Amino acid sequence: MSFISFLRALAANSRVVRNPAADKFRRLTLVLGNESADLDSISSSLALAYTLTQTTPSDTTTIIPVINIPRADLALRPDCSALLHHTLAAAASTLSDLTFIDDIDLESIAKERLDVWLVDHNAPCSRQAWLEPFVRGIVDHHVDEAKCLDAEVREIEAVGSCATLVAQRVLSQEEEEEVVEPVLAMLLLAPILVDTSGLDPKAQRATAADIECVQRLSTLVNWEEESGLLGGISGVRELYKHLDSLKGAVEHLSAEDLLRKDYKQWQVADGGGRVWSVGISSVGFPLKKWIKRDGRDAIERAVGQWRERQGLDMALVMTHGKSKVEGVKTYGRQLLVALGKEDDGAGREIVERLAECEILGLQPFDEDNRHGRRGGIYWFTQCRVESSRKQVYPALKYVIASSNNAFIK
Ligand SMILES: [Mn+2]
Repeated sequence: MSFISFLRALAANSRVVRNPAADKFRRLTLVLGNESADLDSISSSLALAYTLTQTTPSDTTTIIPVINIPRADLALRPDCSALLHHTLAAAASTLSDLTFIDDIDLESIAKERLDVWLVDHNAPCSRQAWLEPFVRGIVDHHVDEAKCLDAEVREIEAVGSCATLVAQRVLSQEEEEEVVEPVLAMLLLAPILVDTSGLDPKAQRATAADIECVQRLSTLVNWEEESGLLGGISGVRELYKHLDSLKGAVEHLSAEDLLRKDYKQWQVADGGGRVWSVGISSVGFPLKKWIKRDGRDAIERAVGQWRERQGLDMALVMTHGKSKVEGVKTYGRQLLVALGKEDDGAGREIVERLAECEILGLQPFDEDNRHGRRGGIYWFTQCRVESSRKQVYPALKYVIASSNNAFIK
């Protein structure tokens, strides 16, 4: 089946999953991206679902890529909607043919018919933890959380973009056939560029595998034909710049939209058996600029409200981007940690130990925060700018899991 035919079939397949009772003899395979639903997750779930259709009999199984955010939240991700429009247009399909997590009632799907592939994550997110026994395959580039150990495929490799792993599958699958269709090559190329900062060696994100995939995919894109659809783009550099500027335009978003745009949540048990609910927002807006726009008090209120609304014991906010340091535009990262007012000291100890993690290199953000928190929130500068949530979450998880909470009587 060609990728274009796969896209054309999405509408009919979406109907099957929206009304699973209608066709109760088929198996359903959901290819689920992660709950932050960035470009990597969205592209990878579409392309991986396509590769699975090549090896699965279509008369018995419906394979459906699922975007793991509510449909309305796509509007917060202009880079993703641009690429999706572009991809779907090639098959005269539209966004309504795609399946978002709020289009389906997961729990109503008969469990004996359900198979799940996780892409761009390797453990179901906390709301979907019950899916674990149905996970048959994993393709991901995060630290292995050692879940779903019975899955038949557990391909977890620390490359820059999950789309690289999916692209390797596509490229090897299509080797004997003609060539990878240009629109599929573009779908895979785009997230690899975004995730590796356009292969910039200074960003230390691209691995040899990412670089090789970019080289191969870029020769498969039909730049002349594709350019009209993505704003006159003629090559890899321009494509990266265009997507990066779409992704980076966040100044107009409310504080709450900034916090929910790229968000993940987990449950982590500490050494004393207490389960911590933690969430990490990644915000592509440097803290200095955000403070200048909203002021500290408003940021504190927004983060505090966000923590309460999500029911978190600890809300982390990773801000990042370029701002002026001594007159020079410099890429930097900052970290906010919000604890509940009711924290009994255990949360504070976790933050203090997090502040000692070498991989983060946390320093007080400024004099206001020299002696701990301000307004219920700890403010840090993260000196290790190469550490993203892929490093921050494992560090936090380690600190929580290894704390024994012994001082709680
Ligand atoms: Mn990813």
